[in-house]
Amino acid sequence: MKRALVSVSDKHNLDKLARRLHDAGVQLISTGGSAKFIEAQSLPVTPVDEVTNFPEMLDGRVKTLHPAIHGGILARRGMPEHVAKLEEHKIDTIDVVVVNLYPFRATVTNPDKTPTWEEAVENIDIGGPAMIRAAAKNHDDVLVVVDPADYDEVCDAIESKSVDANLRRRLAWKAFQHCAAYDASVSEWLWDNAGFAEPNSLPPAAVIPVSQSVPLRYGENPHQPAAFYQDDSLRENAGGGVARAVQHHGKEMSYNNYLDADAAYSCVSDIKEDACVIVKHTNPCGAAVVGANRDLLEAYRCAVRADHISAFGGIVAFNTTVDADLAREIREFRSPEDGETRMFYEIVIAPSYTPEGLEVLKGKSKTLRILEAPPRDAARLSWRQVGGGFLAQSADDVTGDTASFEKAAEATATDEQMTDLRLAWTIVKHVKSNAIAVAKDGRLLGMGSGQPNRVNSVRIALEKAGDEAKGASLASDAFFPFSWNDSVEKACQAGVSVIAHPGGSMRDSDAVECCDKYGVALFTTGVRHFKH
Ligand code: 93A
Repeated sequence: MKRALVSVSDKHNLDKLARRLHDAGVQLISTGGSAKFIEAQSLPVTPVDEVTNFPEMLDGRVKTLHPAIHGGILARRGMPEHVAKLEEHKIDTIDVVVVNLYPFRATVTNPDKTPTWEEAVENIDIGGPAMIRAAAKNHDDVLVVVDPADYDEVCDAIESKSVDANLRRRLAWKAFQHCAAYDASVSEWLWDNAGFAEPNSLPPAAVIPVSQSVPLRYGENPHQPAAFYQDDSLRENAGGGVARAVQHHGKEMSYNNYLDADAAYSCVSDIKEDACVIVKHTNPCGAAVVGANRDLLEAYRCAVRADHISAFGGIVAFNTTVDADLAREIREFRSPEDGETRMFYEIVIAPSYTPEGLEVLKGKSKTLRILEAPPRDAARLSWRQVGGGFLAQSADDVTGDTASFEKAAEATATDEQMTDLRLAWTIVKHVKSNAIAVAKDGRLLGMGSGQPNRVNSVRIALEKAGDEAKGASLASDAFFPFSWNDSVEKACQAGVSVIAHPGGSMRDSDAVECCDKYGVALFTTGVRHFKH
């Protein structure tokens, strides 16, 4: 290891690295800013233009793009022809390449300053990736270091003369990963900002820049290895959600925890009023909003009571601050089953906690995961994997508050019933299809989820709601098909006052007729909320 080329935008830990390399007898070559930084540590450094014999030019666009640099990186040390060529052109080898790139992401996502087009473009690094790729390709002879977190390990290996193929190849892998994520950010930014793409259209070749993957203990089941790949795309970053959550307390997050927390937080974030949503196995099984006669504590209790058996071991989500009183209620609340057993939850997730609220909640149990998560970005892409590829779609951003309900039968609904219908509609969107949600007085009474036929979902939701279904509002995620008669009539007979579905079935008129027969109000939204 004779010579190292250092050219970094992120100068974090550069002082330590430069000193250790120097002390190990490695000569440092460097570009403008990095060279200044190293000089300021009173270490000798050779400016890159002394190596290239060519001045940095075009405002720094051409600094290291020169055969004296790339020849020194790419030459194969074991190949006499390569070695002879370097000698012929008086080029010295470069054995270590330490480069990280212009901060493109940080520039275009800077919340304090939106860059001009030119500023963003100037932050597209060309020379850096060229060196990283060259060094990574020639990893047999060159160490490539793109991450300040690797500086110590690399210096240790150089000092102890124990650089091996394993380290070389791992660093090369990381280098290409770094460049791929970088290019993905640039291409995503162009797609979103250049103005050639139709609004809301999806990129034809979608790349998900992943900066890091977090290993998980296991997947859905203990025999499945798993990891959480954090989507680092610009769009996603604007959003937040569970990937950006801060965990204040509790056991480490599991694969299923992420799924369920995401489901719960997405649902509660869609509700306009302050609310509590409880999710089990990705389905909301309890929900209630704050209203005239109900504070947040009572909303939480209502959400548990909606289905306390399912709520046990579930995820409790709020769209508002958890304070000490609420935390105490969550900690102490007894299962309606026996009035004694304290409710147990996997996770509590909310946008914020008061300091006291957080402390109280921590006292519930050692394991309870307490997450503080920024609100989700509704415009994000949603991804699903199928054999051989990925499906992408824009997120379903319609809620009960933004859908319009067209009157389809004779009976009318009261304002309260319409408010309940909106809540049922928002919740049904988050329930696995076939989905039915029944709500009354600002709370969920029952839901039917995931049944391969709608009649069964209706039956389950109504059974759960029991007598309380009288006067309730029912939402169906898709229209009532051939089984309309069973579904709609069952709801009418159970005493439901208002029904909403997207409409659009050949049999819509039969549903209207049935509702008219029972004096039930019927609405169509024209929007479907399948969740497969
Ligand atoms: O403008 S570039 O695309 N052209 C180059 O030739 C070049 N060489 C290094 N960008 C180039 N770099 C980048 O400069 C590196 O990737 C690094 O991020 C940055 C370091 O500049 P400085 O040492 O002046 O702070």
